[in-house]
Formats: sequence, C-alpha cells, structure tokens
Amino acid sequence: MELMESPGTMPLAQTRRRSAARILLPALAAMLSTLTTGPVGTAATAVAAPSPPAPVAGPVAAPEGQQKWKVPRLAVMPLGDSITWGAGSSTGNGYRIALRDKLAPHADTLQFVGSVRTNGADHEGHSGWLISGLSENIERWLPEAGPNVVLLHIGTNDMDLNNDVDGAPARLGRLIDQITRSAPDMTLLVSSLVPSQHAEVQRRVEKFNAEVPRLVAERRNKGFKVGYVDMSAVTPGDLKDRLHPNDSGYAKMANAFYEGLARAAGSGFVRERVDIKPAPHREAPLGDYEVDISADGKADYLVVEDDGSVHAYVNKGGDGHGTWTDRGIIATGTGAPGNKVRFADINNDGKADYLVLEDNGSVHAWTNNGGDGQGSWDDQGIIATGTGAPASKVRFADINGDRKADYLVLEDNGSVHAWTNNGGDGHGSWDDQGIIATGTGAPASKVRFADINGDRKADYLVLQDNGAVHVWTNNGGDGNGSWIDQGLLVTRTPEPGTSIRFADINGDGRADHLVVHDNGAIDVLVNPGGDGRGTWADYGRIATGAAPGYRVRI
Ligand SMILES: [Ca+2]
Ligand SMILES: [Ca+2]
Ligand SMILES: [Ca+2]
Ligand SMILES: [Ca+2]
Repeated sequence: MELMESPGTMPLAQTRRRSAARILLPALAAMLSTLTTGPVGTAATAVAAPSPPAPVAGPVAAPEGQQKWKVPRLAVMPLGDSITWGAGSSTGNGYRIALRDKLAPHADTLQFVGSVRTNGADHEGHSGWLISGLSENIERWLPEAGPNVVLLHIGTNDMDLNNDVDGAPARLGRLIDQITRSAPDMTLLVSSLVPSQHAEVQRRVEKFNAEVPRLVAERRNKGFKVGYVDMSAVTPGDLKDRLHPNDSGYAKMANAFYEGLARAAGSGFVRERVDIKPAPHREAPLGDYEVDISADGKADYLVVEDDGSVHAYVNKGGDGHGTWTDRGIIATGTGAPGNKVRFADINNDGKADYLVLEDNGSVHAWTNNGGDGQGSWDDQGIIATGTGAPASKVRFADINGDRKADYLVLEDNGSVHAWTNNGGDGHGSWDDQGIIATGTGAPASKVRFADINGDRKADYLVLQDNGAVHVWTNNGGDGNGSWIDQGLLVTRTPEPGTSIRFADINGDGRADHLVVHDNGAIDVLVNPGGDGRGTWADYGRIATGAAPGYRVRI
C-alpha cells in the first residue's frame, strides 16, 4: 500500500510554521533580549476616522462588552512586519489573541487568516519587511487566505532604515490600492505607526503618520471601504525595545483595531464574502535540471519556501500511476531566499543537489547525501564564481552527457555559452566550451533544456506561442557536433495561468511535457520514446498541487 499523500492532499501548515520560526532576525532577537514590560494602564481607545463620522462610537468608545454590533463572518488578516508578528510580546502573539477574544462575541464565525500559522491567530506579519515587501506578495496572499477584513500596520522598517522616507506614504498608498483593486469590497483598516524610542526614527514616524489619514481619506472618498486607525494610544512607555510594543502596547493596539473594526461594522462596511481577484501568474525561476532527489530517474515534486526550505514529495509515478511519498522537509534552507535556490546534480550520483545561485552568477553547492534526516547535505562551498553574467541568465543542464550538470549562460537572444562541469571551482574546475548554440531567434524566456531523446545530453527546446514545442537535439553543440532540428514534437493548447516545464516523470530517461498550474497541479504528456515523434501519452493530472506553482520545482 502506497502512502496516499499526494501533493494535493498535503496541508501546508508544516512548511509555513517553519517559515514563521525563522521570522525573528538576529538583530531583532538581540534587541528583544531584555524584558522591559511597561505599566499596563487603562487601554486607551483613541480612534479617529477622517470621514465619515463614527456612527457607532465617538472618540471615546463604549466600554468593552457594551457594543452590540454583530456580523455573520469575520476572516481577519493582520498584515505588517514584526509588530504584526508580535515581537516583544510575552506570548509571541502581539495584539492578535487579545483582538480575537474581543471580536469573538461579534461574529458568528471568526478566523484569523494568513500564511504565517500560529495556533488560530494566523497572520501576514513578516519580520524586517518593508512596505515594498508586502506589495510584492499581497496579491497572492489575499486569494490564498480569503479575508474579508485586513488590518494593516506597516512602515516601521522603512522608517528605521531611513528607506526613502519621503516616498514612504506614496508606497503605502500603492499598497492600499493593490488591496482595493484585488478586492474592492474588502474592509481595510490602515493604522498609524506605533512610536519608536529612537529620537531620529521617531521623527520619521511622526512625519509618516501625519500623511496616513489623508491617504485613507482619499481612498474612502472614492468609495473604498478603507478606514483609519489611530495608534497614538501606544506611547514610548509601551515599548519593549526601541521599535516593538510590550504587552501593554499590544493590548492598546488590540483595542485600537477593535474600535476601528467596530466602527467599520457599524458603517455597514463588512461584507460577509468579498470577491478577491486570483493571484497574478508568477513563474518559478528557470535553471533547475532533472530535479530527482531520490536517484531513481523520476523527477520529484519539491516545494521551495521563501526561506529556502524544501518540502519533498518523491515520485512513485504520480497520482493514478503510483502516487507520491511525502518526505517532509528535506532542507531547512541556508539563509538564502528560495528564489536563489536551484536543483541540479553536480556530482554524478543521480541525486539533485541544492545550489544557491547569487545575483552575480556565483554558485554555492550543498550536495545531496539524502537530505535532512536521511543523510544530510554536504557543503561544497563556492563551486562557481560566475562569469560576469547575472543569475537571471544562468541555467544548469548536462550538455555533454557525463551526468554532471554544466553551467550555461543563456543570452536574451537564445545563444548559449557553456562551461562543462569538471567538478567545479576547487573541485576540478570548469571547461569553457564557448558558444555552443547561436540561438533560433526565440527569446531566452521561451528556451528550455531537457533530454528529449534519452542520450543523457540536454536538448534545446523552444516553446511556441501556439503551444507547440520545437526541439533541437544535442549532437555535441555548435563546433562540437552541432544540433539536429527535429521540428515540432509535441503540442498542447496553451492555458492561462500555467507554465510549461519538462521533466522525466516515468523514469525512462526521456523528458516529458508538464503543464504546471498556478495552484501547483501538474498535467503530463509522456514522451513516447525513440526520437519523440510518436504520440505523447496523456497521463492527465499527476499531482493535484501542494503549493503555488511558482514554488514547485520538478
Ligand atoms: Ca525521483
Ligand atoms: Ca548529486
Ligand atoms: Ca555535464
Ligand atoms: Ca538528448
């Protein structure tokens, strides 16, 4: 009996918790080393709305428990940085648990939602993040989590790092606009920033805070359900360090968001269900080659998180063809973000290795000894210093059939410069083969490397707009045996929100045609063998999806 845990049936909680565990940056952790709990005073309830006037409660709200508002459903997304995460609070939950308890009597169903999972007080609080970091991710987080209320507190790191402080209000405005465009009926509460104990940072905070009510009012006047929440009840005495509230500060934040939400509900802002636009299509980084971690010749399904950690599902043939085996977390990450991670076998043991490709094209390798818990990873250090070409042009593929992935620089015009792998820097060097392909006129974004004819040498594939794949098999490459034009070998009608990849699913040594959907599901056409000219067999959906497609490597 095979494990029935296909990618589609696996919850993501484990990997997400792992992401959360890394959230405290060392610098922050150091700052938080001393406990400076302030007096827990009477929670202030200052709430100001620029317009319209508060219908439920005035500037001084009714005492807790006396507000009678009720909504059918609240799915609340706390959104921000380490202050939303809860750094500095004794529970690690910041304002979230207190707010959840206050809201519970007011909603038939109440959830806190977000990709950071913490015991029912889930959120999108990301330590150290700037306004721009939220902008890069919010259009993906919203449809994944499905909130009807977003609570936003962001900008502290921009202030602390003096990151274009003058431009910060405009960046906040753009973030607000992203949310309202994604979900016009969303209730969005934007708060001013809690203070800093650092005088210079506090000066920036005050300047930023002065702009927030205007940003909110402008959107409110256009009809969006955006409200302002004043955090001025939190004073420097409510901080545990120079940036983060202590428990009394977080209690005041909970009160302020509670009052803001009460006003929003009283205004009829809160919609039980809101339509959220699907996340925009996003492609996984290119450059992986033969992502087989188990050395059985079948490509495995890996999910790479932002922190570089890897969850593996080993391919037993795929759904309906042998299922997948959940290997759990096989790598915890190296500190490099997931978008710098690549997989390719650099040492000819059949197991894909963990590579960190820096922006300058240098490569740090950890060879695969089985992965965490099954033999670990061996740090090989820097195996390539780069060629001057940026990471965006670097692909890995075995072009000479020695089962060691080679280093390719693919120019925008499709030409390829290859360095064959002799062990890598400090392990036997690289051999410069010069330009091995001059390109076909198709841009680099359309080029894939995969072994179509099973001779172990990576072939040159070009995706056509109509879904056809043009194949040039590798006969050694230009100047070393040329390329053989095989014409169009496989065609599949293009679908929006998908990416096309090639991987050997059934272990016959020939790359198959994969459609990877934005939800991580995979449809496969299997290579008929020989020269690839037969009928590619439709295996249908071999994975139902364990993570967004751009996180999936296969
Ligand atoms: Ca495998
Ligand atoms: Ca290897
Ligand atoms: Ca090679
Ligand atoms: Ca080949």
